[in-house]
Amino acid sequence: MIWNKTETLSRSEIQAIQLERLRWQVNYAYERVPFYKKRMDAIDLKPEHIRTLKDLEKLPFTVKTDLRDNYPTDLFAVPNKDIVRFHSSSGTTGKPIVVGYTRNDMDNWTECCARMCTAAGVTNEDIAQVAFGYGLFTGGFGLHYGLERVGASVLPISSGNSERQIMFMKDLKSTVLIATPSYVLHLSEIMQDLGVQRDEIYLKTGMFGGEGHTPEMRELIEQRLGINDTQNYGLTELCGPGLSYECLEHSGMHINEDFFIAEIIDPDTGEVLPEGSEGEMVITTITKEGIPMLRYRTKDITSITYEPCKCGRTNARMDLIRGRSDDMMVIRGVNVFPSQVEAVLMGVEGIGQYYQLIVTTEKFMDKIEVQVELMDGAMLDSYSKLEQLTQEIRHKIKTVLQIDVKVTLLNPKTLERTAGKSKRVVDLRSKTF
Ligand code: DLL
Repeated sequence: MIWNKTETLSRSEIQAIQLERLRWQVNYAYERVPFYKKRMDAIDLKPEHIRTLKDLEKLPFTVKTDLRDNYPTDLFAVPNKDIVRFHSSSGTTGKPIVVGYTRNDMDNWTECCARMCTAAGVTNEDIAQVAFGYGLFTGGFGLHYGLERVGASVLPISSGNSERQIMFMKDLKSTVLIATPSYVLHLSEIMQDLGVQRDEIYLKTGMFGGEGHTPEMRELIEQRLGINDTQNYGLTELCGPGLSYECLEHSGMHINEDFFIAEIIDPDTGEVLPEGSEGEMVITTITKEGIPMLRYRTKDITSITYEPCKCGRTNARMDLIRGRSDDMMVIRGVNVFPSQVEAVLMGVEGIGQYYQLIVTTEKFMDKIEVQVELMDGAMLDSYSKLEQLTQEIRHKIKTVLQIDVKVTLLNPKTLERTAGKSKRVVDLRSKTF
């Protein structure tokens, strides 16, 4: 089933819509957001210079730090009274990024998510358990509104409390599960531990996202829960979930091209790459009223094809995310930059500048261990001081990242020193499941 016929337009039809909307969006951003006006004026670029889709390349990139530097709402194109919803996610330092949706933006976001639900096979016959967090994270609310629009019965259980999740799953006979893939695997393990049998649950569809998963993980999820697993992609900066979605063909994620224009660039040179090349994805919003994003660098590495899909949709498809061009990690759906941890550690007395983050997967949940050197090894002799310091660091990191980490204090000069870039992150995840 296809939700909206714009998912099946010919390339020239979609391009015509994109060009008209792009010209509107650039003009709108230029007129209303001083940041964009300044950037464009600096290179003598005026909105009327955008005459073709190719002219998009003339626009400067926007990056995550631009949002942080303009915290909280300086990139907004409307006053707060026209905003009906804020969302937020962590940035590279203590300050998060904040985005805002107007009523029209909310309507468009819901439309994008309804397409995504339909592509996964969800209908008004379904009972959908939303185990994404509700709150500033876009996952819960984004899916919620999309599911409601297709008429599914929504169970807004939010994340966590696994036994309760399983109880409702059995008792309400949920047919769709929405969560991060790592949480789904964790849930499946708990089901095994509790002795829940496959015929006690009614799930048939999984709508997963917020982080990627390997084909091995997908197979395991499908095997354990007997469901059809679909991947969904998005970023807080652009709308959250709904930017792109998999259909049941599992052959890439369909991009909502009447709301977003996608480009693939060489992350080092910024050069736009031809169809099929792997590189960093750059997205331009073309209907946003709250916070327009012109050529936003996602840092996510993928490739794009314009070949129509067997499902009948003709919109561009992006490959599953292959990695990131920066050092951001996605831990249980939360964006974590090593620099955030570093900023916390640097503010703790008695801690040296050498640290390492060890990322593993335990029972399919990502875990971070922060190993950090003490300034003075003598402290290792005092259990109470060590314990106090460990808890202080854990608490501070939790305040910034909203995730619990294990903290291990090391003797001075334990970690390897290198002349070049230091290896701050040891990611053992792919090897641990
Ligand atoms: O994770 C939005 C979202 C929520 C998408 C729920 C889908 C479902 P952020 O918290 O801002 O937004 O994180 C965005 O997460 O740049 C990717 O690196 C990563 N990411 C999100 N979805 C996927 C995916 C939401 N399906 C960052 N595969 C992005 C791989 C993903 N990575």
